[in-house]
Amino acid sequence: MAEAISLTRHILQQQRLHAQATGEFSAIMAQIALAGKMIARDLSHAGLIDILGSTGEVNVQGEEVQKLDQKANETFVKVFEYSPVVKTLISEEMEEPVTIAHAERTGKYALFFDPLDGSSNIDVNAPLGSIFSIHRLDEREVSTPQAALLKRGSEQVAAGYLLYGASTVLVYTCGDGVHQFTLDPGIGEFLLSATKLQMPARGKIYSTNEGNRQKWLEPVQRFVNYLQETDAATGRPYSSRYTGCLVADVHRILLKGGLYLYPGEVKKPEGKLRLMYEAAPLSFVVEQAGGLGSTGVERINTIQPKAPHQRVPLVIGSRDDVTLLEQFMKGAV
Ligand code: AFP
Repeated sequence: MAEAISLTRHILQQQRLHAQATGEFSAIMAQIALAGKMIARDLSHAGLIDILGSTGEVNVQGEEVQKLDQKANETFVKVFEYSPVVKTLISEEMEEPVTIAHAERTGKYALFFDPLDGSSNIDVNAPLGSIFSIHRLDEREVSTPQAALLKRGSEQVAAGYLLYGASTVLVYTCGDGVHQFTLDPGIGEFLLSATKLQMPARGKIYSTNEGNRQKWLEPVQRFVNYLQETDAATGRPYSSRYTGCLVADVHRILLKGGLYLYPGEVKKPEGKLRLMYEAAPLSFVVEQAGGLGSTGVERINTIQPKAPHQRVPLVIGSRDDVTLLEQFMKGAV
């Protein structure tokens, strides 16, 4: 059995290899791992305590807030409330950014996160995730953190996700490859389970909500029809897999290849998913593994954000598959 390498040890090793990976970054990752363990614990016995169902409230996205959405958000805020390193928290569940009082003068980082992705899966024990994106505030921005909130995905210091499935995994990149850790509940540690992940240039799986087909733009409808045609030479038809949890679908694609698409619609061209704490961090991870994150027209991580909760269409996965969708969108196919 391979030597057990904990997340902490892995990050310390990374620090020695990369001068820019400071001890502060290690502290942030340790807190994210702690939040992940706490959320995994809450999910593991959600059916036994009164934590399922809706709070009856609606979030900034106009979506009904589940009790576990709120608890997961509170968990992230709690593990960072005494952090001297993270100055600003931006969450899908909080309309306004939260400034960490203890980091008022010392904080150099902003943390963007979706505390619980896949909320429709909560009551049916299906996969869920948390997504995080870390931006560094430069001196100028420390005094005006609002300006730092609108940075391009290409400026992320690190990004990744937690997937609460049959096992709990933490996947992250800080620009030097994609690394996966699996939680060993027996010792409460995330142990390295894969490093420098690379995805196939093409896959055989596509992931989308086919129930929205009638609302898609015509090139997207043609593209999915193309994937469903039979052609052995191009490995078609692709198989369809869709869990209702972006993290779970992207994780499958990261390991097996293929693509996930939540495109814009005729009446909602901006799509459903959020740029800063869903599309951008997952695109950073996927591109570090050789894939591509796109709106179908442009790379996700070149977009200049206009607002922290901005939505974008998302097509993400194997480079050749995403590029082919972009060709359909251009009318080249
Ligand atoms: P919820 O967290 O509101 O369930 O949304 C999950 C999500 O953002 C993403 O995880 C899924 O892939 C997608 O939305 C599911 O959306 P549809 O239910 O419209 O297919």
